[in-house]
Amino acid sequence: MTGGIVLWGAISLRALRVHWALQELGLPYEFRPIQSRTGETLSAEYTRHNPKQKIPCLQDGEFTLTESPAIVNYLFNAHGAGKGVFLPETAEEQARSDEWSYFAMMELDAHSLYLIRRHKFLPEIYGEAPVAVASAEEYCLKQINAVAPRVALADPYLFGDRIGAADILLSTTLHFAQRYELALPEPCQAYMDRALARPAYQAAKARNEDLDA
Ligand SMILES: N[C@@H](CCC(=O)N[C@@H](CS)C(=O)NCC(=O)O)C(=O)O
Repeated sequence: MTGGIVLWGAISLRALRVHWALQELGLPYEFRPIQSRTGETLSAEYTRHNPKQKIPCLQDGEFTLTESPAIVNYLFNAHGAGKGVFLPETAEEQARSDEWSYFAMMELDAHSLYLIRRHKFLPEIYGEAPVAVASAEEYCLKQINAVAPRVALADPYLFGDRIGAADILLSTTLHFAQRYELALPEPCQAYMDRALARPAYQAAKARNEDLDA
């Protein structure tokens, strides 16, 4: 540990959120490309950093942090000043950013998409559960459609012309939904496409997939 930033986690949509925040903020970082379901997260060294044995995990000097939404928000708050990104300045702006972030993480990622991932795309590990998958798909689409009119107001991002932490969390989660074969309403598709076209996202995607790092 050199005192700089170290990111653990590769080939993972949740690690990709953190790569994106780091690229967006122009922060140099060491990359430890460990993957889920390879046994790499179970090593004694990694378990000392993250006892949950999941990726991603960030070290910033002596500070260690897990949970992708917490890491993205931390990076913006700790390193975002003067970088041209959106940082909430009022309690209302912070609350609105939190509202989007928790919506993406709870209603979409945790409640429905992770269930679809486990039981539709990894049944050999987690078992088949077709009724639960169908219910999760319906639930996820209902939630996405409910926010589509508000997403349509994003111009081009949730808080205007500067990208914020909530944009990274929402757009990557909409991308999960698309990857898991859910048809996004047009405003959500257009918003996601705009966000993912950013050079920082493209650089993050390449780094997330670079196992030789
Ligand atoms: N809530 C966590 C979830 C992390 C997570 O589930 N990571 C997956 C990879 S995307 C993982 O490490 N899976 C390995 C496992 O479940 O053993 C976050 O957002 O960081």
